[in-house]
Amino acid sequence: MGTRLRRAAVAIALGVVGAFVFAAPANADELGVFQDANYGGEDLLFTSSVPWYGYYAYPGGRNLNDTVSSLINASSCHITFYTDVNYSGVSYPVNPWTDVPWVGSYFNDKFSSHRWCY
Ligand SMILES: [Ca+2]
Repeated sequence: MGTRLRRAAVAIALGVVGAFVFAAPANADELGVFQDANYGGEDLLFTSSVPWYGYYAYPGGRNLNDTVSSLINASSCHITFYTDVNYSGVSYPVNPWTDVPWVGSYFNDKFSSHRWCY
């Protein structure tokens, strides 16, 4: 009986840990931007607004500005992208929880800023 109870306790504990682990990404509210279409090339993750992509570089060193071709909005917010610095130029709004495998020929390699929950 003691062993059975211990097993039950372990199962419950694992269940709690599992729920926490699986809940974390849903609450993370992350944006992934990718160099290439279909989430290819290098990527960067953000959790808030970025007024100027020129301040960021991919892990390989390439500057982020004017490179984004696909994105994943894994957040509960609308995120609006802009072709110019400080949320100016032409805007490209993306709904919450939306994957965009290709931003389209007009916006490809043009994003320079994005505003969170906007
Ligand atoms: Ca690109």
